[in-house]
Amino acid sequence: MSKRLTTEPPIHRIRLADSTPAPTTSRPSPTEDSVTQRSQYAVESLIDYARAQIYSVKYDQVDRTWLVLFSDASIMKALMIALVSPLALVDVLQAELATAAERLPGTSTNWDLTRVAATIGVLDTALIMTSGPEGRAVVIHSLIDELTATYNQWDTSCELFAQYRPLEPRLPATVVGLVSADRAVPIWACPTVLDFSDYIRACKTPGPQPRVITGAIDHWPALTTRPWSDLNYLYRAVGPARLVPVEVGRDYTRWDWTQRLVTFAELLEKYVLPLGPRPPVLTKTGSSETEVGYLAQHNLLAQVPVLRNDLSVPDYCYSASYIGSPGDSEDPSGPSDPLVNAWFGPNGTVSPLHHDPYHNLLAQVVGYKYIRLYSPDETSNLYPFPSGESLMTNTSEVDVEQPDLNRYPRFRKARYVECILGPGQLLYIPPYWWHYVRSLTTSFSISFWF
Ligand SMILES: O=C(O)CCC(=O)C(=O)O
Repeated sequence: MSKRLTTEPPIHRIRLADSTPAPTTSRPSPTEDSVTQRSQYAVESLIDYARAQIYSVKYDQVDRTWLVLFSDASIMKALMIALVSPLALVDVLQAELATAAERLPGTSTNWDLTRVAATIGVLDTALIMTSGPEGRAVVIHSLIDELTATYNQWDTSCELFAQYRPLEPRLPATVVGLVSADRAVPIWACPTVLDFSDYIRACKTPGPQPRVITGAIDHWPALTTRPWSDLNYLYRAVGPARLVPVEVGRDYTRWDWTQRLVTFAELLEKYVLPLGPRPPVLTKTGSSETEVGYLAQHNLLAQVPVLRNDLSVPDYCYSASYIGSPGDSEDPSGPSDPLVNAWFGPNGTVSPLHHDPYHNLLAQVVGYKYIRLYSPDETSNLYPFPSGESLMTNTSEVDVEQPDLNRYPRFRKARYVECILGPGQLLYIPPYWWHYVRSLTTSFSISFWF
């Protein structure tokens, strides 16, 4: 699957409607008023309808029509919020403004800022839900670029972030002995693409094994000149008002796990900043614990293309055989681009033991992660969720670091390898290898599925 973003110039320039609420005497006539209002409700109904259709089936089975409808109606809604006189906005669009106002950093009540943030929010939601099908991404990105430039002119919260020094995540002392020498994933110093390609294609049985690759991505600007450990840089590059999805809860197998859209500023302030306040949540047992938020498995680089300049797709990603690759293509024009996902969160995020059908290169950009891997041959000892009951047949029921061995006795027998992945390292995970991941510090990783 290939998602290329064009660099065409913006096709729209947004001029906000006069933001001073008009005196009641200059309200539109009743007829105009109701036409404007009816169109706002109509657009909202289209979005609701498309969303219901999208959620009614698994994501890979969604009819593109609904994605296109969701995008188009969202673009219309965004323009209405930006352009319609404030007094003529109906309740559902007013609600969008109220939500945006709550999300604004600090205590700002700037009406223009709220309106721009709400408009960006509607467009980001469309990007996250649909990826902007059939050319809609270009339109949405152009609008967001315009709005973000305006937002940044007015927003003064950048100063808040300027005071934060770059993160220098250090491995806590508690990790000493976490990885035993006989189980450590072998390290491979900067193999050539040819060597790597031979390795992952050649051996059919038992198949390629996990490897930590060093020396291959140290030159990325994300690790050097535009370091992603500098939250101030990230804050400016992404933009505080951009909406991103966050997973909240211990991990996605838990009953209280949920997903939310938050602004990037909120993500940093609430979840990532080590100094930031963390709201307590109640656990199942009623005790209070720190809420962990994880921007996980999200194609942030498609949503915020400027971040692509800070890294490059490792050439290794083009060396897999076609079979089982994301595009699954026999296309003579060559292999498809990898699926790229961002994983950004504080210390303590967990991805439960699961497998994916792709070759994976997990690139560690900021901080450290503990990763444990089990071969597909161990599947019967890992208790995958049963098919039929859930969509999680690629996920183990076992809590890897605190297994209930009475319930899952064969788990004791399962052999594994493990590593601590640090900045500048790549972990190669072969297809269908089970992997469990826990961040040991604030962490930013990028995965490439190919
Ligand atoms: O880093 C993580 O939390 C999980 C990464 C992962 O599961 C993957 O890249 O497939």
